[in-house]
Amino acid sequence: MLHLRLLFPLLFLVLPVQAETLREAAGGKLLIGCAIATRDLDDPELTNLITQQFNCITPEYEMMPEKLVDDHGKFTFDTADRVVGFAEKNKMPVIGHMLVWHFITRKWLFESPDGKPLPREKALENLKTYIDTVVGHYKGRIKAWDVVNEAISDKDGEYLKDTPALRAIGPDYIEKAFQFAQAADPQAALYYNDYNIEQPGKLDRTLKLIHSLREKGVKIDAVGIQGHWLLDWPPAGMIGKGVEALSAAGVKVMITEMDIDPLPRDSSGADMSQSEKGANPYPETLPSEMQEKLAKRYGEIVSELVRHPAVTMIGFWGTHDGRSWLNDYPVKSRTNHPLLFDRKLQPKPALDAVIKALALPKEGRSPNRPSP
Ligand code: 9MR
Repeated sequence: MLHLRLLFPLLFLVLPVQAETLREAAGGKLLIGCAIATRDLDDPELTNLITQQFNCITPEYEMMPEKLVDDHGKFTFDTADRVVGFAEKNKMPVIGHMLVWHFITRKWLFESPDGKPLPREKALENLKTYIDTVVGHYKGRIKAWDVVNEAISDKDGEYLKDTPALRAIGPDYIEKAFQFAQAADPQAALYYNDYNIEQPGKLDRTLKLIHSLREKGVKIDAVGIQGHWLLDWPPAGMIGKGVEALSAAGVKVMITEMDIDPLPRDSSGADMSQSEKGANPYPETLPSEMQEKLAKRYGEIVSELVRHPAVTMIGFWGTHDGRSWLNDYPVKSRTNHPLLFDRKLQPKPALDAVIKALALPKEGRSPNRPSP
């Protein structure tokens, strides 16, 4: 393409030229994010891909409670600092993922050594100490925090997941976490992050949480729809309706962890307590007919997302297929192909579909670069 631009510059002045990267196609109207880990930073070909295609970074797990603090309350920020340093060097905003998640945490935060819930006041003290230390360490550098991750129950009839924080503090642990985060860095955007919240049932429970927080004057700027979707579920229209409902509740919407699983499995989302036995149909490469199905699905969903001005970021959960968590979930050790680049960092047809969708008109958006 570049040589054509050199040979026929006039031609490219009059013909619409398709953007060549995700961030070019987004045109400053949407952040295009990806999850990365420190091990990615040792691969110059991968770091080039990251800086060319994306303009927002989420540490995949370097900022999880289990990684930042040990069993004795000692904090270590080295690996997280390396990811943040890379992002700052490349002028990419960082999303702090996450402050509270029951799946990856330290027991001492909310439980006594015998596994019983700590007294409420002690648990609140620990939560505040944790948030003060982490958010304080990155004050002014991290623009948005995933304050609480995956607290809403997947079960109809149950509001919140039964977690150590809930058992020790009570349902207001979410509100307290947001209040502690705001006090630690008043400039940072604060959001709630979860999977399947674009779908009826869990969407209603999430709206209940947003309204509850906002009615109490708690600062919640956005909701992160993780976006761990399947080839055939949920429908793009359902995602759009979910975005509209969340936006109407007064928050921005980010797609924080998008991937589309082309392999057979039972349900969408990321319930880490679930595992399945399943086939490993494409151990080498994804066949062309599946590549086309994946591209079509990505194109449909991103075309829908771009229609909603409330969507400020579309983030992908990983950079290339070899780095996807879906190589081990929900079926252990199988070869998956859910992202836009293959294991050799080559673009898949899905990349072109997403670039085309991102380049669609984006009415009703602020002329300013969006913040998370
Ligand atoms: O992709 C992440 C994987 O490498 C980690 O082992 C796992 C547990 O730390 O977390 C994965 O990412 C999760 C994210 O942090 C929250 N939403 C669901 C993601 C997939 O489990």
